Amino acid sequence: MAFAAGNYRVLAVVLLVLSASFQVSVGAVYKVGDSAGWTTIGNVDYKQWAATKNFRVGDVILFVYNPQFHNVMQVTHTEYQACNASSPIATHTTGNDTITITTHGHHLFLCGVPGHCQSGQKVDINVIRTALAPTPSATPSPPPVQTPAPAPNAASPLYNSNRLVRDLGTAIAVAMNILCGFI
Ligand SMILES: [Cu+2]
Repeated sequence: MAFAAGNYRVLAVVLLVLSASFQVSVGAVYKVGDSAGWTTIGNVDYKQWAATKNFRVGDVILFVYNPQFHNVMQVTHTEYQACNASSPIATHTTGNDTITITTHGHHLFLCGVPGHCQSGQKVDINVIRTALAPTPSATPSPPPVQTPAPAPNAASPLYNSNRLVRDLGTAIAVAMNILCGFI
């Protein structure tokens, strides 16, 4: 019985290592505004913040803020320029929102609280194509539905492999939790 428990422990360690290596390959996590977070205090220059990053498909954008005072809305290019928060593509309100980038191009976010976007609480996450192909237009990104047919552009295989890696990581994490319950 003790031998069996020992085996489980070794297996758990192996899975832990595997899980960690999978998580590394998923993508970087970028906290918007770094230590300042998502705020109107201190006039954080989000344009400058984004300019220093090299965003890639698979990266995670993290918005940390007090949900009593702010929110996160993904908007179109026109809405972004006009600070129009009336019809966002998506709205996030937890105060600790993670958004995984699944497509190339501009991902535009602003705070929908009146006056905040105008005072600079907006950020453009631009994911440049590695192949340097011109982006067609700022169309809203499609919902993350798995399409069976392979698309001709380079984004799909990369996206699918990232998904696979993430799902594998999750599966391993779940398996670990079950195993640890046994030990
Ligand atoms: Cu705000």
